[in-house]
Amino acid sequence: MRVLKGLFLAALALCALTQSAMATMVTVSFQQGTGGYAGAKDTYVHEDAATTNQGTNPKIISDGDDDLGLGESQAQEVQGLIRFDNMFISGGGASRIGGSLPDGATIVSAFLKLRTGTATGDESPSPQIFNLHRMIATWDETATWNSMTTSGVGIARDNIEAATAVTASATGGNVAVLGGLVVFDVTADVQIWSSNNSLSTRGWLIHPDGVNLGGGTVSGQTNGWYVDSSNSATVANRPILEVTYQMVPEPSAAVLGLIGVGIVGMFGRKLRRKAA
Ligand SMILES: [Ca+2]
Ligand SMILES: [Ca+2]
Repeated sequence: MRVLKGLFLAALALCALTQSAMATMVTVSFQQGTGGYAGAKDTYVHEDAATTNQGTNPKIISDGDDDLGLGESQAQEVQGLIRFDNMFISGGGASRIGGSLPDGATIVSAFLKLRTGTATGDESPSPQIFNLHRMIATWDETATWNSMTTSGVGIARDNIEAATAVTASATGGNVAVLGGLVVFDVTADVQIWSSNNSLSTRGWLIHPDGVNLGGGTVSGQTNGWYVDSSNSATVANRPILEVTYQMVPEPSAAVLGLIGVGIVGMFGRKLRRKAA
């Protein structure tokens, strides 16, 4: 009997191992106008053009100081915003490349890919640094500097409007190259959204490093970074979100059958012992 029990457990373990080895990786990607996807939203808010909306601008800008030629002594900040709606099945599950992304999926990796513009001055050489912060407050492409009022005008990194923690940073490299592709690792944020779909339509703030809301004198971070938005005429240059998740298959009929046989067998033995 002991031998049989051992054999049964070994078979069960083998089935479980085979099952977990069968867990497959699936990669899906989101880019406005590719594969039918139309859920991308992006814009920027400008301290020195505080009521101007940039929802359809072909560029997203992040800049520590852009005084629009007005020569103010205070830094005039520009903040980028980007998000991808309908990522998850329960959020609408819009068309995308590579199949659907289930709510609650285990995110293996997620990368946000932004392309530096190709016009003179779109690039931003080192030591300029640009940081992604996960957005917490809701916003839309109609946003302006003056409309983002959850924590005063502009976008605050106060864990109320945007997360204080930096998700990922970029400097030099392709930030400094016209048309260069800049990749941010956003795995942890997409996992947060996978676990709670209602938060998945917030996206990220693109913030110039070392710049605080409310002015301050003009600092070293004054060279802006211009990236192609989802309104760019060149579809291939639009932002991309690429997500790889792990799909664990349902237990097979064979495994379920073995578990069932095991339970019945053990139960039966207990009953027989009691009867004896
Ligand atoms: Ca836009
Ligand atoms: Ca605000």
